[in-house]
Amino acid sequence: MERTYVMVKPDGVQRNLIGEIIFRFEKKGLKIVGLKMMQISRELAERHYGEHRGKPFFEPLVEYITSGPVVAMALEGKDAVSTAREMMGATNPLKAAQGTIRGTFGMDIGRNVVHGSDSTESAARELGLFFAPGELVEYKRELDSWIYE
Ligand code: DAT
Ligand code: MG
Repeated sequence: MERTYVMVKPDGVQRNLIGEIIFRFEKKGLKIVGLKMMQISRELAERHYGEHRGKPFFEPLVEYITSGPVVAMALEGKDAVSTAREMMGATNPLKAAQGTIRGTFGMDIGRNVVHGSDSTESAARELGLFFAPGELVEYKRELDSWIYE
């Protein structure tokens, strides 16, 4: 089973979308193995988005992601990384397929409601940035035999 890092961004929190977003991943069958609300520091924001340093949108991106609390989560499941990304939709909400989270709730690329790791490597890196090892849990769900064959 794979793990991914997903986050409700500050606009998602302000727009009362925390429950709606968690609901979708939970109902899909992804297992929540880490969950917390937090305020991202500038230092953490710059590390998390390190690959975008130097791009014109980097500074506004850091401002945005540190502008209010976020909800950080670790999700586990079959192909969790790509599954969560597909459920979120394209980076630009106006290009994101209808029915996806960004396609349903977003308008601007700079207010796209959610984050999800783009590869298993970034998932491991981001989970390490946002969660201490003891904050991620391992547990069995009785329901799993009804979700997985
Ligand atoms: P994603 O969040 O889909 O993984 P990304 O890693 O390319 O997308 O970029 C990180 C965030 O930066 C993205 O959620 C929104 C912002 N961003 C990306 N490209 C942008 C652009 N061309 N203009 C403004 N903001 C951008
Ligand atoms: Mg990305």
